[in-house]
Amino acid sequence: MHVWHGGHAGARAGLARRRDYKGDMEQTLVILKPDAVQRGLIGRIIARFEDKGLRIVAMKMMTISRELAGKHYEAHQGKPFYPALMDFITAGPVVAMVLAGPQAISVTRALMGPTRGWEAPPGTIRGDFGVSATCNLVHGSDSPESARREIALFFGPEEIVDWEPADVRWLGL
Ligand code: DAT
Ligand code: MG
Repeated sequence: MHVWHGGHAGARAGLARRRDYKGDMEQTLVILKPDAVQRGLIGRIIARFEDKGLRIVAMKMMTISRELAGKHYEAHQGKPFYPALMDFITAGPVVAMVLAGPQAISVTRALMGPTRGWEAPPGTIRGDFGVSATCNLVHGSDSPESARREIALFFGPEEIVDWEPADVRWLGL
């Protein structure tokens, strides 16, 4: 990693010393669910994460098998909505990705909005694009433990790409 030399415009703006960029990074698993893909919303949803400054460090299109769906949603087994959830999440291709950034887990959840589309406020992904509780467009891990577990279900370590955006210092990272 290269350091930021003094004398640039940013240094004059008081940003000469960077914080440790890696220090408080989190990673989270995001899935653009089959409804997002079928409705042609991949680009618009990803744009919200990019606009916020989250960094895509892994991404692929895939169809989730019932086996993987069962592992991913194992905490929900036995709940009334579980069969519909299994059918939905395996019904067509998804885009799975790992996002990285400061507090990436809670930042992603805030951008998504609450689970049920009819409760999600305008300005959130779920609030702007749907009214359903099942077809709610996007998954995001809900804790560091979930993120670690879910990322390992969907991605091998070799699929996660460590890169640094050119504008990182202007995002306060
Ligand atoms: P979230 O996806 O917001 O983390 P969750 O983990 O509680 O929500 O549930 C996982 C998914 O299960 C959710 O995205 C959609 C489905 N689900 C949850 N509660 C539901 C409900 N009451 N009716 C229908 N589907 C539901
Ligand atoms: Mg959840």
